[in-house]
Formats: sequence, structure tokens, C-alpha cells
Amino acid sequence: MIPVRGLTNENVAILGLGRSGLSAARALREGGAIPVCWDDNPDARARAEGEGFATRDLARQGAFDDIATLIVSPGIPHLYPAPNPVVAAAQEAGVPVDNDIGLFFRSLVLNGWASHDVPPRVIAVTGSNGKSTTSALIHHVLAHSGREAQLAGNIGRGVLDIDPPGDGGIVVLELSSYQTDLARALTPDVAVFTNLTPDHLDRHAGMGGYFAAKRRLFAEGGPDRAVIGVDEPEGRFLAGQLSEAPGDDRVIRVSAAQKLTGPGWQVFARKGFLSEYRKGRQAGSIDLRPIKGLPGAHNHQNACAAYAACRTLGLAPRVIEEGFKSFGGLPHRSQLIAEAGGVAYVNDSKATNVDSAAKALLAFKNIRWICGGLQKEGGLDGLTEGLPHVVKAYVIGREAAGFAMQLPGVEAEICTDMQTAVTRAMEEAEEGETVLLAPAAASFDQYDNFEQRGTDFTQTVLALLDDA
Ligand code: UMA
Ligand code: ADP
Repeated sequence: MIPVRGLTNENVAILGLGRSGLSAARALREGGAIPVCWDDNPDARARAEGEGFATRDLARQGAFDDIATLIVSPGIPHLYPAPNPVVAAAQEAGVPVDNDIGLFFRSLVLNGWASHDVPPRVIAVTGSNGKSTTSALIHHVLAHSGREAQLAGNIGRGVLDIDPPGDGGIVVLELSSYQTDLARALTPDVAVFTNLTPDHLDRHAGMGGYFAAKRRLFAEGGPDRAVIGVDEPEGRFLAGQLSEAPGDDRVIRVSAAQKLTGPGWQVFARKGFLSEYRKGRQAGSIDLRPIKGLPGAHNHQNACAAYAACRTLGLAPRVIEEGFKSFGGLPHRSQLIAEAGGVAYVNDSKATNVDSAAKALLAFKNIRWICGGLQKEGGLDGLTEGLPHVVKAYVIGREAAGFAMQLPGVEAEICTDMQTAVTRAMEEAEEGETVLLAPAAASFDQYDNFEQRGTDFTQTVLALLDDA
């Protein structure tokens, strides 16, 4: 745990007692602050009380009278579509609002930095898609090369839960737009921006707000190195804005769509080959095609970003390549779960938005596609490029019929539930085809989260194959 510094004997309010809220409460207490907790769910409050934390209804009149700061969990709106009433009350009382990420960066600086011979470094990864894969890949390569490395953040572990890093230790953080938008301190040594496509637009009042939230990772502290995916206009703009001159190698440009030329530092993937160029010279290359844990052009983009981040720490291309080879990929992301009768079964339940699903469709051919769920803002037009790879769609979700109507030129069967979809796809799949779960929608209409949906798919496939 990283004890939170600078708030000794202060009352600190915490809203939301899930993974980030509870870990913030523990780290605040360890650092000498007095956590005052609230969660709208009584079970979550009971868990916190079980750990000895005081709870207080933060929405009631005067609740902020003795509070120094409010820590808010990422899933709770702080601005759009409307601030949570507790956040609004803190703002009205003039109480600063922060999150566990802000506490982490402040506390890391204050936590015995002078005692290190080689200071620890923080790599923070943001972007619409590929954050988890890129963060996990960086962490894997570092650990594989013998470096002390820890992984936390949006990937499922509260940032304050990590151990204080040792000499030369590296902390890899996956940060969502919810987290970067609110943190009052954001000072990674290396910041990575994978890509930008529409997601979470309700929480950011559109694309501009969404990009602005992600940009804070680069603007607030000014990282020593910025690794930026330049396949969208926002990435190109950000890279240009951070560069002092065309050859400024503080910025490493990354692409999975084009060969990058120019005097600076760049890493790109084309036709399955990764290349690194620095000051006009080739400095490294890796054949990504045989790497099983990183299928498809989207994963090659992640590989380029992870490669660049590891290069900023001085790792040699050969060492990075070795790490890539043993990377198993993450569950629920282009995950091959079974092969039977020449048919591959792939779980990409994490394709919760249109762009990630489109990338999954482009990564495979002859697809029996299980899709649908709680549709996000922005429509399904972004899927168009991937649709020619689909043999037939098997649509799930409470609004399955409405979803199917938005897939022009695709034969679609309304299945509604996973059992029906997998059964029908399996019955009809022919040798050489792939049954792919890549919903292009959130899971919350039928599941608690995307993990539960992916597990349901996997278990259904394995059970039906067992019976066959
Ligand atoms: N709550 C309230 N009032 C509300 C809403 C929620 O009290 O109005 C309470 C809930 O009852 C619950 C708690 O808040 O007890 C949940 O807080 P949370 O939703 O922020 O979830 P955490 O468990 O703290 O997990 C968060 C991230 N969740 C979200 O951003 C939604 C986790 O990312 C992250 O791994 C974790 O912190 C550790 O950093 C998950 C996620 O879905 C994986 N992220 C989104 C994504 O990847 O698309 C951004
Ligand atoms: P994030 O943490 O940003 O959600 P993940 O690595 O968990 O990213 O991947 C989320 C989804 O996006 C998965 O469906 C995955 O197959 C897909 N994906 C992974 N990397 C990329 C990328 N670079 N571009 C687009 N989609 C991607």
C-alpha cells in the first residue's frame, strides 16, 4: 500500500466504496488522515464499517463542514451528465474534489524519494481501446526482463494498493478518462496515448470533452516522454502540440496504419512487422506475425506503444521481442478459448464499443458474430469496415431486434440470450470459420460486467462442445 501523505489528522470524505474507494480509505488511514466514507449501496457501507471506517451521509446538510477534501470513485459522475449530489455539495462548500490517482501521484513524490539510488518511475497508459493490453504487455516485458514492475489502475487494482516501489522499480498504470479527468495531480514519467474513438460520451459531454479528459495526462505534469498513437486526428494534434521541434524525441509517434517518416522518434507496424526509426535511422524491428498473444492490427498498435514505452526505459529491442513472445494476452480480449472441427471460438467480450468490435472483426475472417447488448451513443456506423468479414450475426441483448436492424447487408438472427446465440452459431459454423463474441455494446442489460458476459460465452461454448 502507498500511505497517503499530506493529510494527517484531516477528515477526508470518500464517495464510493468499491475497489478504488476502499483502497483510498485504507491508504488515507495508513497515512494518518481520517476517512469519512459513503456509498449509496448499504452493503458497500457495511463492508467499510466492518473494516472500522466511519460512514456519514455526505448528501445531508452540513456534511462537508469539517472535510478537507472529497475523493470520488471513477464510476460516479463528477460533471456530466450531471454531478452526483455529493460532488455538487462539496463544490458548493468549496471543498476540493480529487480521486485516488491524484492522491497516488502526490504521495509517491512525498514518500521517501530521497532514499532511492535509482528513483522509481511511473508509466501511465490512456486511450479509448488497448489500454489494458498495452499496460499488461509493458508490465509483462519489464517483469520478463528482470525489472521490478507493478501494474494497477483501471485494469482492476486500486493504484494505492501497490507496494512502495523499490530502487528503479516501475509502476505501470492504466488510466481511464474518468480517472484522468478528475485527478488533481497527474505526473507520470512516461505517458502513453493508444488511440481515440467514441466511448463514454455521456460522461464527457461529447468527443471534445472526452479528448480533453485524456489530454490532461500530458498537460498537467509534462511527462519526460510521451508515446502517442497518431492514427486519429486527436493523436496527431497532441503529438504536434507536445513537440518543441520536428525532431523532438520527447514524443514518440506510433502507428498501426502507416509508415511514419520524419526526423523524430517513431514506431510503426505494417503488414505484421514492427519498425523503430530514430533520427531517420532504423533502430529496431520485430516480426509480430508469429506472436500468438497479439493477433490483429489493433494488437500490433498495442505492441508498438508498449515497445516504445519500454524503449524509453532503455530496454533493447531483442529483450522486448523476447517478452512479446511469452505474452499470453488478456482474458476477454481476442482470446482463443477453443478450436473444434476446424472452427475457432474467440472471446472478445471487452469489445464494449464500436471501434473495438470493428477491430476484432478485421482481425478474423469468415465470422459467425455474436453481438449486441446495451448500445452506446454514436451509432453502429463505425462497424462498416469489418462487416464484410461476417458470414452471419447472432444478436443478443434486450434490444436485439433494434441492434440487428442497424447492420446493413448482414444476415442477422435475433437470439436474445447467449445460450441460443452460441447454439445457433455452433450448429451453422463450417470449417475455417470463427465464432466470435465481440458485442459492440456494453453488457449491463443482461450481465453485471463484460467479464461475466465473456465467462458465460466461454462456459456455454465449452459445455456444448463437451456434449457434442
Ligand atoms: N456508487 C455510489 N453512488 C453512485 C454510483 C456508484 O455510491 O451514484 C458506488 C457503488 O455502489 C460502488 C462504488 O460506487 O460501491 C463503485 O465505484 P466505481 O464504479 O468507480 O468502481 P470501482 O470498484 O471503484 O472500480 C473503479 C473502476 N470502475 C469504473 O471506472 C466504473 C475500475 O475500472 C477500476 O479497475 C477500479 O476503480 C480500480 O482503479 C473498471 C471499468 O469498468 C474496470 N472502467 C471503465 C472502462 O474500462 O470502460 C472506465
Ligand atoms: P481498454 O483497456 O482500453 O478497454 P483492452 O486492451 O482491454 O483496452 O481492449 C478492449 C477492447 O478493444 C477489446 O475488445 C480488444 O480486442 C480491443 N482492442 C485492443 N486493442 C485495441 C486497439 N489498439 N484498438 C482498437 N481496439 C483494441
